[in-house]
This record gives sequence, C-alpha cells and structure tokens, in this order.
Amino acid sequence: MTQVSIERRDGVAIVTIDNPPVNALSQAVREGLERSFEEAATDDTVNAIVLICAGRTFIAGADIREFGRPIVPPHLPDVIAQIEASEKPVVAAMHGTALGGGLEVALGCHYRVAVLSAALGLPEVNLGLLPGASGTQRLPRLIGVERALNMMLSGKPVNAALALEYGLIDKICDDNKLLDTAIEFAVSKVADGPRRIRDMSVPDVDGNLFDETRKAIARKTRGLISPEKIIQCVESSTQVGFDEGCKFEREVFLECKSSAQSDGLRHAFFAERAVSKVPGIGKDTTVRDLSSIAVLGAGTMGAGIAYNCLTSGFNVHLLDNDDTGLERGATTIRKLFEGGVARGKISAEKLAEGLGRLNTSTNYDDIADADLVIEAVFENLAIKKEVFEKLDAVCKDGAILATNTSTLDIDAIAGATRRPHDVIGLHFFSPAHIMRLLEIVRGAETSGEVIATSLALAKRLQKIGVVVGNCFGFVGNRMLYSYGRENQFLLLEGAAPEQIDQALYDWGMAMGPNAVGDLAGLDVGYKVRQERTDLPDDPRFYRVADLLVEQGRFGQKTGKGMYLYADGSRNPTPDPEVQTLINEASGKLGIERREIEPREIIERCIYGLISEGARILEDGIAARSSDIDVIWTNGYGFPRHRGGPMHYADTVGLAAVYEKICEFRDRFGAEFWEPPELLKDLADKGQNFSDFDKG
Ligand code: 3H9
Repeated sequence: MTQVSIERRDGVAIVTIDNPPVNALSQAVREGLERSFEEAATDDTVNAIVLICAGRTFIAGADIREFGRPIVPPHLPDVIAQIEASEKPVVAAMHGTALGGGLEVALGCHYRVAVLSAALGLPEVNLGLLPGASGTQRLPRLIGVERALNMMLSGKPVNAALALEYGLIDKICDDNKLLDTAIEFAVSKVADGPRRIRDMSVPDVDGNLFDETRKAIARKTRGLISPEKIIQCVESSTQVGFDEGCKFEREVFLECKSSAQSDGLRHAFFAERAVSKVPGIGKDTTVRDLSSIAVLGAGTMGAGIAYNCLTSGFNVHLLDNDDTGLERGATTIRKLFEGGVARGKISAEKLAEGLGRLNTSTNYDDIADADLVIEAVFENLAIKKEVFEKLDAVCKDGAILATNTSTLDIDAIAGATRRPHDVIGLHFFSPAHIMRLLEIVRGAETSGEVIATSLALAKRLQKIGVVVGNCFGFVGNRMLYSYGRENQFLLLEGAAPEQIDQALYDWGMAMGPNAVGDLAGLDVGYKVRQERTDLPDDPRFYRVADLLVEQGRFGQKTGKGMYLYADGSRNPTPDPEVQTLINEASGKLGIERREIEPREIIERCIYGLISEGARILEDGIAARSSDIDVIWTNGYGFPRHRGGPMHYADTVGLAAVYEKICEFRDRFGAEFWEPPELLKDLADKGQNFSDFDKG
C-alpha cells in the first residue's frame, strides 16, 4: 500500500497522505512526500500543489512509535525544507487535528486552508519534546513570538477561527468543500508564486517576554526539561537567522527525544490508549444506551459525580435520604456550574440547560427508569448492601448498578442483588468533576456489556477508564497502603513529615503523602482501617496517623492534622506538637530515631509501590503494568514524566529494584519486604514489566 499518492486536476497536483489512523509521519510517509513533491516539481503540467490527507484527520504529528529507534531518513526537517523550496505554490488543506510535525509540514507549505472544525497545535511539550521540524523558527515568524510561545508551551491546539485570526491559516471553508477550496486557492496563487515563512522576519518582541514566561510557568513545569528548551529555541529565533535557529532546534530536539522524561511521557501516552483494550471485551461487545443516570448520595462525591454527568449531557437524578442532604447536594452542583461560568468554561445558557436536566428525590421509586445508578453513600459494606438490595427491587431490567466504593468487595455488594452481572464498581476520584481517572472494577460476574458500557461512559465523561479486578482497594488504594505504610514507618524512624513530603515533592510527586493525608482527611483512612480484619498485627502500622485521629486531628478540615492550618489556610505548617507526639510514639515502640536521607525516603516509598504493583499483576488484578501506571499518573499525582511506578521500575532496571527490595527485607523484615515472585522472575530473565505486558 502506498501511503502518499499524487493525482492531477486543473493543473494542480493533489498529494494525498493516507496512513491510518492519524496520518502520522512514518518513514514511508516522509519518503512518499519526498517522491511526490519531486514529481510535482518536475511535471510541467503542474502549476500548483495541494497537500491533503485521507481519513479522519490531517497529519497528527511525527510517528511517535519511531522515537525509541534510530530515525531512518529522509528526516522531517529536510522534507519540509523541500516542500517550502517548491517554485510552485503549495497549499496545505487541513481537517481534523493538524498537530506537531503535521502542523510543521503545513508551515512549510506556502498557504494554509482549513475546515471550520479543524484544530491546529504543537503538543510536543506533552511528550517531553519540542517542535523539532523548524516549528520553533517558523511559527514565531508567522504569528508572533508571544502567541507562538503560548501554543508550544501549553501544547493546546487552537481552533480554525482563532488560527485565522492569528494568521496561521489563510482561509476557512465548510467541512465538505476542503479539496475544492484548496485547489481554487492554489490556482489563485499561481501568479503570486510561493510565500515562504523562512523569508519572513520575526516580529519585534518585548525584551522581558522570555524571562517573564519562565517565571510564569516555573511551578507548573518544575523539573521538566522541554519547556525551557522551547523557550530557548523561540528566543534564538529572535537572535539568529533561520538556518542557525533550525540547527539549534535540531540539537535540542534530539537531546529531548533521548531523555528519560520524553521516554516516560511517551509511555504515558501509549499506556492511556492501551487501557481501552480489555481482555474479553471487543468491538462486537454491546454497549448499552445511557441517557439517564441516577446518583445516590448527595455528599461532595455524589454532587461532583452528578455535575460531571450533567456537563456531559446526561439527565441526572440525585437521590438522598432527606431533603436537607438533597438541598446541600443541589447547592454544591449549582456552585460548580457557577464556578464554570466564572472561569469562562460554561456559558450562562449551558448553566440553565444543565441544571434543567437535574432532578432530585428522596424516593427510590423515582429512579426506577434510570439506565445507570451510581451509588456514592458511606464507605460501609453493610450500608452499601442494603442500598443495592433496594436498587435491585426498583430498578428496571438492564439498568447498570454501580458502586463508587474506593475499597470494598464488589462481589459482596453484587451478592445483595439478583443481578450480579449488572453490578460494577465505578471508583471516581475527588474532586470527581476534575480528576481524569475512573477505576472500573469488574466483579466475578460482571458482564462484558456492563464493562464495555462503563468504558464508553468514561470517555463521555472525558475520563480515562481503567478496568481492574476486585480486591481490597483495587489497584490504586491497594498500592497506596504500601506507600503510606513506608511514610508512617519513616516518621517513627526519624524523618519529619515535612522532610518526607519535600523529598517526594522534589522527586516529582504532586504532593507529599502527609499533605495528601491532611487534604483527604486522616479520619477517612482511619475508619477503613477500623473495619479491616486483615491488617498486619504490627504496632507501628499507621501508628502516627491513628494517634492523630484519636486526638481529633483529621487534617485540613479540623485545622490540624499532620500539619497545622492557621485560620482556614490550606498551607501546611509543621507543628512541634506533632513532632513531640511522633517522638513519644517512637520511644514507646523502642525505635531508635536516626537521620534519614531523601534517597532512602524515595526508595522506600516508591519501591513499596512497585512491589505491591508486581503483586497486583501476579494476582491478575491489573491486566498490564501500564494500566497501573495510568492509574498512578492520573489518580495519585505520580510524576507523568516518570511514566508511572512500573515504568519507572523498568527504567531503573528490575534487577536493581529486586536487589534493593532484598536489602530492605534484610534491614526491615520480610513481612513487608519479601520480594514478589514476579519481580524476581522478570529480573532473573533480564526482562522488565513492559515485557510482561507483551506476554
Ligand atoms: C512530533 O510531531 C515531533 C515533531 O515536532 C518533530 C519530528 C522531527 N504517532 O488518541 P487516539 C495512535 S511529536 C503514532 O486513540 P483520538 C494511537 O496510539 C507528535 N501513533 O485517537 C492510537 O493507536 P491504537 C506530536 C499515534 O481520535 C491511534 O493512533 N503529535 C500518534 O482520540 C488513535 O489515537 C501528537 O502529540 C502518533 N503521533 O485522538 C499528537 N497519534 O489505536 C498525538 C496517535 O493502536 N495524538 N497515534 O491505540 C493525539 O493527540 C491523538 O491521537 C489525536 C487523535 C488527537 C491525533
């Protein structure tokens, strides 16, 4: 199959790329472009050229799968230079998403036409890269330095209307008229000839722009390499000529491409796409229609879920035991809508329309027709079973009955109904309308249809749904236990809460575990631990957290927890009283306190995660190690540029991870540090978790 073809119409050569699914610039495409533009250049019957793509989109970028391997020529910057050098006017005709190298190809063309629904962007920063095919040099020349910087640093695409306003495109047309418009446009430019961006000068720029930009993005991009490199490249476009700027861009692009950060971010990209491939669920699995969703429990979580469903177009029925609860839930939802309006995310009409799709009730009979019920009541098995018994009695046949439990046994809940095949766990993360992760927990009897429908629901809610198996805490919270356990042990052994938090924050975690505990509420975990009968019989286990809760220190909500929060502030301040409490606890347990280095803090917390992740794979609770990575990067603030805990282990090397875990076992005891068999096995074979995934 040829990925690039050429045909002629009215003296115009139409070069078409057809490389499904997203017309990525693979080696074959680059070669095809080189050949086709050569052919068009030497054909005397051709006066102008249109570059267009078949399928659902214009080129969505370089072929990211090639980035782990040596790149085979022709190189993209050379192909683009060849297109730009054409003596015949070249028009890019864009639909779908013109992204990364795709937009850079369009910038090499002399003119650009796009359909109204098109989006254009340079999202390389999301992959730890920078536009590496002269985008950092051409875009500032075309649309100005500040706009170009914003597009590259945010990675966010602009729509066609804005692109026209920026001068990024020359014309907008209807979706079904792209080729005709582009041909007509190309013909109209034959007399003018080519207009090459490389020959334009870079517009003047405020001298402080680059330093101001650095300051503005510092917190958001902490620890990341590519944003600074983007700034340097764009800065160079204002200082040196086009060719020298391109040379510099190429050097830093290759540096970024071979970085561990880009490797981690590319892993995260593909891992998020792999989650939709669920064993036993195929394209032929029926997806049930969902239009009305009932949310049970109008607390913060229930209201957040309801709001998320409303903004995704569903009719929502909010149910609670009493009118006060309902009133509170409805107010929370209204406030969320109003916040959306204030931030310009939602129009006033959408607010009214969205709230118009919300009904509230205290009567189970009112949700009899719901297609899906999401239960978000207290995290207590007895209460949940009672709720599901009632749901089973009233809900229509074929309704999906979902529980938003974060830890409890899905099969036990399903067992309270006569339709366990319709029961599933939908574990939302707080705040439910913001967090992208949805853990979809399949019970022993959950049907394929219900899983497929839950995956489709996740997409509609703009979330990443990851299907996992049923066990205490599923994937995310089960692993959190090992991470939290090490945090708690480190506190007793000599590390201060702020020292642990700083070490993990500096390593890349969104927040340290002690600040997270205070944010989530220390009492939440406490209640769960009280209900569990299978916890280790070790007096050190979550000792500090238990003592704090028993003193009424629940975290931010009580103004004190692991830290102090003065006068309603959300900023944690170390509290000497907590340190005294910890020191006393260490003394009572006979633990000799010592200096602990950041490296030990990181290794114990992160290797604790990896070890539990390996057991989760052994138990078949996650289908792939990359699914675990998606859960941790999207639900628990794990640094995306490290790919996720399992990918991070691969980059360290499993033999080294295994060795370190053995060392911890010898130092701290086998109860918590016995290395998982799977880890030993893979390390012995010289393999890593990604090999396990392939197997
Ligand atoms: C770049 O261009 C560098 C240059 O500056 C310099 C070079 C020298 N490559 O997301 P979907 C696959 S860096 C390979 O589910 P959607 C994807 O894995 C690149 N494969 O669809 C999936 O495969 P599968 C800059 C790619 O409709 C399938 O396509 N560009 C690529 O929800 C469908 O993807 C970007 O960062 C790729 N570039 O969204 C754009 N892109 O079916 C990255 C996708 O086997 N792509 N695939 O799982 C996207 O943002 C979205 O895929 C897109 C479509 C919006 C295009």
